[in-house]
Amino acid sequence: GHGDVRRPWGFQRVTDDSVTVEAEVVALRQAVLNKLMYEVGGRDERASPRDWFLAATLAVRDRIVDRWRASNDEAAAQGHKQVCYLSMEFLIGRLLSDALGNLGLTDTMRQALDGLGVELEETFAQEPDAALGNGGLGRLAACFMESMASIGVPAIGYGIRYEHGLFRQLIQDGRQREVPEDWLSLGNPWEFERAGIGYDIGFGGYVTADGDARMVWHPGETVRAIAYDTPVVGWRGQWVNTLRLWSARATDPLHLDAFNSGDHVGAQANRVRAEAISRVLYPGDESAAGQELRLRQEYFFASASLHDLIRRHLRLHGDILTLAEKTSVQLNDTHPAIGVAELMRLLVDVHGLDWEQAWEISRATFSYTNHTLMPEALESWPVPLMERLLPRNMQIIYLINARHLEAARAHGATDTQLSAISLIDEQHGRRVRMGHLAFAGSHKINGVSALHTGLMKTTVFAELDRALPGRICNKTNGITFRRWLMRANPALTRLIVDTIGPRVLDDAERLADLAPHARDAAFQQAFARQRRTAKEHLAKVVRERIGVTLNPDALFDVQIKRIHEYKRQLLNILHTVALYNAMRARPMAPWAPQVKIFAGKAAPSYHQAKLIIRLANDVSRVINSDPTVRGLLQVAFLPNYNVTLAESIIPAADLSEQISTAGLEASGTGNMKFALNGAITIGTLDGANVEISERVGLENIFIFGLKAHQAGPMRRDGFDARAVVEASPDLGAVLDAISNGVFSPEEPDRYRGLVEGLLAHDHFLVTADFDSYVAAQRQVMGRWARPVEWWRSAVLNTANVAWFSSDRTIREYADEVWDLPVR
Ligand code: T68
Repeated sequence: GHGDVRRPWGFQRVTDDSVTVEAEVVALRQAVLNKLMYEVGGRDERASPRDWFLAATLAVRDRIVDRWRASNDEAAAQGHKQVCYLSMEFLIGRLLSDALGNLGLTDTMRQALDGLGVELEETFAQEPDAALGNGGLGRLAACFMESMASIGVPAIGYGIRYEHGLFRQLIQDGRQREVPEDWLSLGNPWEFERAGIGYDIGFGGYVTADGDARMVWHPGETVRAIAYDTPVVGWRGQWVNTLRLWSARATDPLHLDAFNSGDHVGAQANRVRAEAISRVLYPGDESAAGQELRLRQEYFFASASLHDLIRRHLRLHGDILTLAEKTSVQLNDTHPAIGVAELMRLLVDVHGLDWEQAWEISRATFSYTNHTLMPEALESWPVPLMERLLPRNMQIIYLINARHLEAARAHGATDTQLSAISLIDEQHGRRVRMGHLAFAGSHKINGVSALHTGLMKTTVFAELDRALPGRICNKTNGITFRRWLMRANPALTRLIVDTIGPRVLDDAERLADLAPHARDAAFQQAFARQRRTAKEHLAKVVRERIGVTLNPDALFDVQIKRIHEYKRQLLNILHTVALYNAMRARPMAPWAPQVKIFAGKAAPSYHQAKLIIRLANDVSRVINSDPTVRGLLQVAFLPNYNVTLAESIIPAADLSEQISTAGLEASGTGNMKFALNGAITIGTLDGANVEISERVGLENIFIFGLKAHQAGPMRRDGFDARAVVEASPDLGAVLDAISNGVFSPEEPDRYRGLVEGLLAHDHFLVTADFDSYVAAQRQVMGRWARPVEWWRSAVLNTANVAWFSSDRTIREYADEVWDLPVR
């Protein structure tokens, strides 16, 4: 079993931050200097901050590598089952402070660098934020990787080594502009290029049958997948897993004849086409990109990963028939779902298994996580594209479908039911439904919150659940507390440890011991002081980035996430304007100062989301320069939201905005990060907010708005937004102001269409929830006016959200999906 996986390592002691030994400081300092000299090639008297970052990272990496080997050796020797987490996205952020924290070397490194005249925080700041993901889905994968290492689950994360991660967002004249991101331009000290680990991935071509009717695919084109490995070190450095990202390389990079005859560009056309596969992350959040390149990316990394895990399995266990006993493959959404057909191809065509045997192994190996129910975000690919790009895989999908439909028919399914469960959507010009493929090919399918899982069973997967019952289960998301509490908020962490002891660092459930302190005045004050310090720090960041000086005594009301209509940043902006109107109407009333903070990126082609960004910036400009509300209301839109920025915003938040239209946010994970850091949530009963409210108690969260069972029908049937606005004078005034150009005097009609659209078809129920939201905001200010009650609620948020640790989530997966014993 895994009982011994967490035993302390004898060969290298992991120090606690508080007991730094001078000898270790000296040794680490020397290691950094050696790296600077022999790897970076610099001299200490002339080294740049970037050089120091590289040297420090390489020195830390050395301290991970021996544990990494030991983990791999132990997993192999014990014959442990391995989890393969397939994800198109890993939203990693920075790694140096994470690795140091998990190794217990933060203070040692601080002192080591101090002696060289180098500051640790500045060194951290040199690291680019690895943004190989769009949002929650990619960040979840990163949290899971950290948790699997921390609790000693042998795992490998498979993805794509995008040369360019998510675009950098500039705000110019209030509008989003996208510029390419370049995280690798100065080298990546974390990764190991494995030039010897590569697979040729085919595309196109045709299929023949050989003598024994075995099918042979003759690809028209091959691209080589090269592995790049990054170690993922867990808490206290006890276990290290691998993140293996694939980079595309041309198999035939240069046509020498063409080059020698002078066609220098044409000679490399092949290379450019092949390497485009890992060039850039798709910025489309929640919508199928619909491009051939996207499908090439999906197949490229799914196929390379399956080749790799089969090779490992055969090396360690020698028998393809035991694959499912030794390997679990988790599909993070449908992006790697083509892997279901690919594994069948490999098992049947390459390893010669018969179909039934292969299908059983394949289904026992795969499981699938769904992250959205929104129809426009459910991935499907045109059959003709599949046939052209992946002819053998398409044949296999037909074969899977034929058996799948035959079994359902035998159980009495009607034609309507058959067309609902078919892997091929015949309604919209014949498309392969990737969610259906993943469902049919998996033994477990999970949603990411209780509400979301329930809706999966009654909506998109209702008929599949009937045909293939018992596969759907819930795995409510979680977050890693190491990054989102200990790293992001060391001052609060110290207060918690001083109050309830250090065991909480190893056992999040101990956070519950804070509850008795929630009423303690001294503790409340200490908690509030931490918040105040974080707010001052954030105010400094905001001043540097956008030149707005925030009042740290104000309530910080924060909404940070991708910009999307269903997340309803617009609802928050409408409330901001309502507040502005009210303050201007009664400037002498005893208003408590408030700061509204927004950050988030919009997909470049999502025009409505970009218009909402523009509105937030326009509103911010007008309000921040209006002397009547000076000191009372401020609005800040922070450009280029990413993991690193989130780490400095979340500890400074008093109020966490989680206000999606009920039924549409699968889970949310930002909601958990805020609550953990003691922010109070204002939110709808959507996604994991439901479970947060159950744990913190309805007295310590502000819930408002329509419920999912009400919102669903209203969205389907439509409702009269004009009548709602008629009945709400405040809302009417807000919409009139926006529509008439109060916030865009240089172009008064800028938002006329937006407001008219809202009145004509308010798809996300912004108007319908407005009054209820404003009432909840009023309750928030009532609580804020009574600090003893406010801080009690804040503390109880931190105390009651231990369950949202991704360690808990991973244990549930290990137990119920992967059949893997943990501790
Ligand atoms: C998010 N999904 C959910 N998708 O919206 C969120 N989509 O509720 C949930 O907490 C989170 O997943 C983790 O489960 C996404 O983030 C994407 O980013 C995405 C990317 C490409 C294509 C489609």
